[in-house]
Amino acid sequence: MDTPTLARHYPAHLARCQAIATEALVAAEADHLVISAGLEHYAFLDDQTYPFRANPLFKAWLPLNRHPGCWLIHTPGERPVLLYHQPRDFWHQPPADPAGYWTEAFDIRVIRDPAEVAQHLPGPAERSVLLGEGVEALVPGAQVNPQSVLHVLHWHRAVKSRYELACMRAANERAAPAHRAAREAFLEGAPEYEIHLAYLRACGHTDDELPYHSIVAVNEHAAVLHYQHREREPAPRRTLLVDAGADVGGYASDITRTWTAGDGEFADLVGALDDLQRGLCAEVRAGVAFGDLHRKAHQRIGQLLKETGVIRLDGEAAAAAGLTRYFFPHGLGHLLGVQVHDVGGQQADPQGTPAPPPEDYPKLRLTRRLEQDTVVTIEPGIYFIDMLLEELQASELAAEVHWPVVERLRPWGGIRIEDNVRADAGGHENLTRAWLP
Ligand SMILES: [Mn+2]
Repeated sequence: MDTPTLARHYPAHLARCQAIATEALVAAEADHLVISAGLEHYAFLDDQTYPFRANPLFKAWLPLNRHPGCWLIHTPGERPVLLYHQPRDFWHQPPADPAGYWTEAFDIRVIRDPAEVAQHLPGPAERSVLLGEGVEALVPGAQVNPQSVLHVLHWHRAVKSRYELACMRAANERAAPAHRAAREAFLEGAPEYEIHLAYLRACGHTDDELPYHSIVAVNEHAAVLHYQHREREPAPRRTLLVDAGADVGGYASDITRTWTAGDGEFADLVGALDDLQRGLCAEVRAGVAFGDLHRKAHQRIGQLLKETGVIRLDGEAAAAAGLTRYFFPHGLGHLLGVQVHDVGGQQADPQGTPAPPPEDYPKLRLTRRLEQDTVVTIEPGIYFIDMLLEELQASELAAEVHWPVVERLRPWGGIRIEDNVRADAGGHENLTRAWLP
């Protein structure tokens, strides 16, 4: 990670967080915003906690995502307060003293228990907004997670500061060698479990530090959109689909590559979808309605399926008839940031007016028009999913499909190619291809 770059851009990022927080307080008619870093969760009847996931509203401010029990307090016009949780706990390693480029911007106060937040409120609880999970009892009388505040914060998350963009470029840089290592392990005959370990080793993450549960899918498993297992037994090598990212400063990359062992019809289809995906990335720019790009993706995937001999209809007709949805059942992409599926994609404005997905594409997570420095994923796919193919076979569209071709391609599972792309007024920046061509 290029720390001087992050240090240089951090003050402007923090100023933007403060401006947005002030706008949110106006919406809630309150004076203080109090954001929990998150609390540990214990498993039922157990003394073991679940892996900690920081409150995204907290880690959007500063790079602390392994710090349960901390708090941020924002009061317009004042230096932000960080309540830094350092429990006196000899059973665990308490967090080290705060250090780094961000520390000088905060009034940092050490607390031993998250409940101490009540003693640090700058004003009456009734004038405070609390953001977090399971925090109601800690500040009685405060507004907790009011929608008016969440709408404002979620809306602005789509547009990234220079600091955030630096984190996201670095998160792509970190994941790229891991994708290459996964491919090498696959080509050497490793099973999914070993491929996953190769990925972790190459990016230096533990499982818990990944921004999301990696998808490591060999052969038919590539047809399971969110395949969650790791097969221990080696399989004959056909396809590897890896959907996995890395974390820098709490920001995620979200990258998918599909590799094949050897040439042939399916490898050609992978290459053609890769070209198609690059074409879609090239159309990302400020002002584009993401829903329009999603529709284009369906038409082009339809045309590719026709050229491959899978279907009889032309691209536009296949998309209009709903035929492409059987092969590409998810959205073209989503917002990306401190959460891998970042929030606010179906909002029309900071007030929270809903912008629901179109009726024919209910899975589309992002319906907004892209702005300068919005970061999205572009992830078209083509899959041979047993359940959907059964439905297709029973539908009136069955006659538009060349079933012998489907049967031939089915053992390869599916393809997804996913990059992280920034919208710009004059074009786009591909954060992923810079490191992983
Ligand atoms: Mn994605």
